[in-house]
Amino acid sequence: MNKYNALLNTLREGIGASHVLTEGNLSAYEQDWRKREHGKALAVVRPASTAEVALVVKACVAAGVSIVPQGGNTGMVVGSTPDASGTQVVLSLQRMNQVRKLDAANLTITVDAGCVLQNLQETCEQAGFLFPLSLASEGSCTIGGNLGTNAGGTQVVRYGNTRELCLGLEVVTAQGEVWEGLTGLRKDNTGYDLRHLFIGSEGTLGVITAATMRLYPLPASQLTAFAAVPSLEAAVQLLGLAHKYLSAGLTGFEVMGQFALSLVTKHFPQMRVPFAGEAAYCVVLENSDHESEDHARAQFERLLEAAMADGCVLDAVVAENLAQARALWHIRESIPLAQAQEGLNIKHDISIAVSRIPDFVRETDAALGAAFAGVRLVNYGHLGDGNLHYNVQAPVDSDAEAFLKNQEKHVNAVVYAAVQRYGGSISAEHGIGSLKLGKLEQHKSPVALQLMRSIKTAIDPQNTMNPGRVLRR
Ligand code: FAD
Ligand code: S2G
Ligand code: ZN
Repeated sequence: MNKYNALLNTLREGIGASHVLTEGNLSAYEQDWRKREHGKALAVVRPASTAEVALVVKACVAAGVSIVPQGGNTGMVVGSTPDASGTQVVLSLQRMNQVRKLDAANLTITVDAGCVLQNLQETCEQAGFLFPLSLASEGSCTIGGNLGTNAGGTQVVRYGNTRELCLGLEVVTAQGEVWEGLTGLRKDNTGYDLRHLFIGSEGTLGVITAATMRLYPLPASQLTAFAAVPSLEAAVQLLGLAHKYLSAGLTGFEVMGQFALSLVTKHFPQMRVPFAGEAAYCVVLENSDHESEDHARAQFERLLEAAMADGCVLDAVVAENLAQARALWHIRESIPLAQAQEGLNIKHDISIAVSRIPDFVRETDAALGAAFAGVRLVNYGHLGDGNLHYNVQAPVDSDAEAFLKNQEKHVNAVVYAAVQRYGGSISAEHGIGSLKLGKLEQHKSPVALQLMRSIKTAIDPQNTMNPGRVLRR
């Protein structure tokens, strides 16, 4: 019996044959969300507990078979699906999706890694707390994946990335040992802070099986405004005024280019987009207030009056109720979906100092327009924290697949060279995965790369965990 069949038998005995999937359509686990790659797994295994995860890892290590940890499989950089070899085990955390403990006095919640983000948000809200991580994929992505990618989303401007929200982890190591680090302590200076090694490691150092996350009190009100602005400079100016007038109340600040919004109106015609086609950019911003809705509304009015007097806002609406607020945010969150409907596209998830973003966009728009006739620029994202989704759609009526295949590396070269000149990052929140493999060599110093390789070799010497992601071996 070859080593693979022996491993499958061990896994079936260990976690139950019905949770070791080898037959049928496994595309949901084998194809990435962007439909860029469709791998082939030796098996998709779905352990129900940390002990079962440890059993799976130990069995794979013994068999010399590598593992791809997977949460909701919504990642953007082809990091959670198997390669085409048919020799990797996809370890899905789907069945480990329970809330373990909410500690109100400590303002923490401990959850299984496979807990879906939206379920966690709702559990916290029902208990009177806010878990302030929000992404358009929250209906499917998991806390384990959010930690694996150090996800950002629309509230980073106030609460930071997933990293800042995590106080402790439980991890099954690349040797199948369990590191119990679910302390929930805000202070603990006892050696290296191991949690920060695993956060953002994209499944290449170990399997996160649970996490203790920070909670915040629910604000008295969360008001949303949608503003038309004449330029990206004006959007940056509005951001400065929002910090001044709203201070810690500013919990979301997203910019949307006119073409990005036109894709939403094209693919979701039922959606009413305020100021559609009237301004170069729109901004959706949120004011969370612990006093009262009236206080929040008055603050917004003062801000928007000042912004209109400064000329950086042409027009604006403030949601009257939760339904209207959700509808405005739904416009922003529909942009990646509209892009997917428009066709395969080239994504750049970049971060640059907010002050330099207008010049970067002006210069790079011109460079792309000159080099690639007819390309369409879908520019939108988390301006509040300097993270743009500076995406490129193929020319109208062209073969998007061919464009991607033939032009992506050239388009990337233009954009990433500009990002480098502007002192930015080529991956603000989505990570490296396999899609950007090899890009680190051009954008990280040899010292940084050597340190990363030393960590990977020390923690996963057998390269069991998600090989071919983040670092080339
Ligand atoms: P997966 O895609 O399953 O995995 C992602 C990575 O984490 C892989 O490398 C995987 O190996 C690793 N991983 C997964 N689970 C574990 C675990 N338990 N232990 C160790 N490693 C693990 N991302 C943002 O940051 N901000 C956004 O605003 C945002 N918006 C999005 C909008 C849409 C419509 C979509 C489709 C995606 C968006 N994303 C965004 C990308 C994606 O949702 C995030 O990267 C998310 O954190 C991935 O979570 P997941 O559970 O789907 O992880
Ligand atoms: C978002 C999704 C990815 C993209 O919606 O904020 O992270 O560029 C993005 O479409
Ligand atoms: Zn994003």
